[in-house]
Amino acid sequence: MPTERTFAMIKPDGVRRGLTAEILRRIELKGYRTVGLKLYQIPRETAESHYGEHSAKPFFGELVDFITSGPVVAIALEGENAIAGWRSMMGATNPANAAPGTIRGDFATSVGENVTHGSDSPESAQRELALFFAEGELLK
Ligand code: DAT
Ligand code: MG
Repeated sequence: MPTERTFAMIKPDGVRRGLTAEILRRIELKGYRTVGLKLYQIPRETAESHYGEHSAKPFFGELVDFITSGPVVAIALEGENAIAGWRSMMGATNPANAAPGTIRGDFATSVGENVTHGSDSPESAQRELALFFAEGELLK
C-alpha cells in the first residue's frame, strides 16, 4: 500500500464541542504521522475554493457559512493508505449512515455539521494540502 499524505480537518462544530483532543487521540492511536497542524480561521474565499466541487449545490452557501463560523484544526496526515484510511475513520458523510466506532457515527447527528473533513482522492489531497498549508508548514 502506498504511503500517502491527506488533508484532515476538525470542523468548527468539532472544535466548539471540545472534540479536538479525542480526534487527535484517534489519529495518534491509529498510527498516522501528523506532518502539519494548526488552528485556523478559514477565509471565505479559501472555503469557497475548498468546496468548489459543491458550488452548484443548494447547500453551498450554508456549507461555506458553517465552515467559516469558527476556527478549525487543519491537519496534514501521512501514512500507508492514509487517504481512504482517514475517510474510513470518519465514517459516512451523513451521520445517520455512519457506523458506530467512526467519528461521525460516534459524535455527529447532522449532515451539515459532521465534525471532520478528509480528502477523497490523491488529487484532492494534493490540492487541499496546498490550499491550507504553506510549504514551510509541513514536515519533510
Ligand atoms: P464529505 O465531507 O464526506 O467528503 P461531500 O464532499 O459530499 O462529503 O460534502 C461536503 C460537505 O458538504 C459534507 O461534509 C457536509 C456537506 N453536505 C453534503 N451533502 C449535504 C446535504 N445534502 N445537505 C447539507 N450539507 C451537505
Ligand atoms: Mg468531500
